[in-house]
Amino acid sequence: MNKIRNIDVFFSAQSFQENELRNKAVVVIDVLRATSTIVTALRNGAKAVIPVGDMAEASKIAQNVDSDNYLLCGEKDGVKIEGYDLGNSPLEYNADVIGGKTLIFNTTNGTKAIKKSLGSARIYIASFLNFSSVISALHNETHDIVLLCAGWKGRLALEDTLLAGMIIHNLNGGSISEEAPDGAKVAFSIYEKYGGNIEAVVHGSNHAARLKTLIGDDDVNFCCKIDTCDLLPILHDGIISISHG
Ligand code: 3SL
Repeated sequence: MNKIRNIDVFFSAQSFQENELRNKAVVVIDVLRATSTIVTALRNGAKAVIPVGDMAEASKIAQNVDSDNYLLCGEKDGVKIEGYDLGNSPLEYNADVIGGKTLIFNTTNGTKAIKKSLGSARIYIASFLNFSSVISALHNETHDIVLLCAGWKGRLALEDTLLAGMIIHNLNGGSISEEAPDGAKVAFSIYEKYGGNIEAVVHGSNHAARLKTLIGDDDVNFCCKIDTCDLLPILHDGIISISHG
């Protein structure tokens, strides 16, 4: 019998105060697309990812590093930022482009959620792509867990909530206690309702519709595959890299 874990879920980067994450293990989720892109970049050989909160922070870092070893990456409202090396499509992050490079990464919601977690005890980066690696780490986690969905500009994102519910379902052996926080109950219920049909539900989400208008279906198809990577990105001292522990 799995131990029932103390897990809460926050539904956007704007829906909490930083001090609520103190002493927590935070799992940042942005299925479309920031955390899926981070996982893919590290899988394809990026050395590390530096998440930033805005363009000014990204430019400041970029001006002080050797441009041979760093790439400036990210999007605003889904579109690659002018002057950046790469946007936020995981399909751009191929080994020949990003191998050995450190990525300065700036996105609309995902990197803001990561930055807002900096005062927590631990930060994991989760997506459907690395689901089982996240679950293995959380089984050994000693802190209370917060699943932090990046959402979209303060709103809930169905695809993030679905993955949060899938994590709770898996960690808690398919059940949830009466005492669980409301956020955990909501995410768990979403997974119970839609978990049998993840690809269709992600494709039907508001953010998938936004992306399809901009760039078509390919990124959404890519981001809703489960367990295509067995790696766990974690954040230490402001830098995301692969956990070897
Ligand atoms: O909000 C984010 O961080 C992005 O992942 C959004 S988008 O998929 O690039 O539009």
